[in-house]
Amino acid sequence: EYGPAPEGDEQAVAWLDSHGRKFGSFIDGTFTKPGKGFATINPANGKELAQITQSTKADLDRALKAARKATGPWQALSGFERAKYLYAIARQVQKHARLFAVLETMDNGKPIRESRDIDVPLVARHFYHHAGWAQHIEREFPDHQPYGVCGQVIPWNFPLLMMAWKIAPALAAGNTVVLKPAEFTSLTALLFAEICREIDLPPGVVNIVTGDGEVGAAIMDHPDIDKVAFTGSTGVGKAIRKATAGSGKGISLELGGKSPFIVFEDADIDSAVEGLVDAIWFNQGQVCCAGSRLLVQESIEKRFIKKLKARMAKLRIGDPLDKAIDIGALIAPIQVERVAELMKKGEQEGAIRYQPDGELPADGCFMKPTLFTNVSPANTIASEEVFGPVLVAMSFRTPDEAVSLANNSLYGLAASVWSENINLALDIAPRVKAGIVWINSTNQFDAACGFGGYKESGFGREGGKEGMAAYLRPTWETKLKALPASQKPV
Ligand code: TXE
Repeated sequence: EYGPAPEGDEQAVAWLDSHGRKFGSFIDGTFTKPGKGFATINPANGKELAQITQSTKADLDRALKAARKATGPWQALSGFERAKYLYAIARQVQKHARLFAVLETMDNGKPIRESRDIDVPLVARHFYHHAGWAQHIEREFPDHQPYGVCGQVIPWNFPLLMMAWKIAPALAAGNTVVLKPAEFTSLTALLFAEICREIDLPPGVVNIVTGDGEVGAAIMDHPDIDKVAFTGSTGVGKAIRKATAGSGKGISLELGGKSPFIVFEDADIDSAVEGLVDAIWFNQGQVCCAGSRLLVQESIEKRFIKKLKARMAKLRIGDPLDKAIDIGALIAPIQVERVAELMKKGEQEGAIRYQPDGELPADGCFMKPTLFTNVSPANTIASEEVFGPVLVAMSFRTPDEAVSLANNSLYGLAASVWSENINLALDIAPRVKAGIVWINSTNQFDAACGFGGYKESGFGREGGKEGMAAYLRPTWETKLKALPASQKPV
């Protein structure tokens, strides 16, 4: 169904053409006239897909005004009524699944197998799940209320899915949103905006403002926002936390990671190798919870690395629209440079690089799957998030050593433990400081399960009950605010 189509795909091209390949923002239920902006590029061939508008301060003010105006009627609906909209969105995402998947792959460079089988189905699932929450909200959270207007900024690695993670719980809880997609990947957010119109979502409930980090910073700083949510780099996350400190805004941050992938000597080695391929080369390694640090027990290290290298040599790199491809393109030349720079540093610090033979496609942001051995935990390549197809391997002798190596990180987003001894695995899992620990598996995501980090990986959870709670505040906070100063607790 999704055969090779290097120049794109008829349906996706027709959709881009129907907009004249120029997009404005989506504010108060309509698309604004496209303004000055920047090109969005297909990273697999370097070709321009469309022009995206850099939103102005006036655009943002208008979006926030629309979102504010919409809060009253949106919150006046019962949870059951809001659920109907969320179900309608989910169904519409499924109806347009093919277009969403192809467009996502063209704009982001990820293999179509991933956008088709993982990203888009998870997006639909997220809206279905949160439609369920909307129906139970009054019963499950009787002493809570929505924040009001949420400002949300998302990254480019899972453009649609991160948007769903932000918008679905916010809407279910009764908030309205102003969301900015990443500048590299605005297209599927704009297609999503069309869906909001198709299902007659009240204007102002969802606003999509396009632009770069400047627009992102303006959203986070804007005084007329009640809660901010951000997924992206740790540096920007820290800046947002500082900028919003003392503002009274609610805040959720989902930031970087350097997740350990721990393989014990009694693991099913073939399964662990397959798991590792998924952990680190899924989405070219541009995944916040990527299993980028292999910790393998010394007794099996040689055998494991040999099998891993053999498997790496079989990974197919190329046109992401080809459904037989395992590894697509990185997001942009700048990301290729960042990753290459870190690899160079790795070699300078004494690590040994392995990459399978073979030519990369001539155009586009392609990189080979890469493994570094002879790595020490203090090396840059072992401690910094690479956000590319790069794995570092280290070994351990005892379970205690595995735990201390795993926790030797500023991050704590995810971890994966491989052992056929379930007692050992269950002993290790809670000792690893990570928001999620997978046993004999990896990259298991579900809307019902809270996702988020320890330490510099951020705070707050997305998904599950905790994720819903993050878009609500206890009513006593409001009552407290309304008290005259003399009655406020000191
Ligand atoms: O991220 P940015 P970049 C990491 C990863 C990658 C590095 C750089 O290591 O190599 O970050 O990527 C918006 N205020 N991750 O530069 O800048 C920006 O427009 C508010 C990991 O692309 O954080 C985009 O929408 N917003 C991460 C979003 O933030 C700002 C995913 C993310 O971009 C802003 C992405 C500002 N001051 C990158 N500056 C993960 N862990 O999932 C930029 N933005």
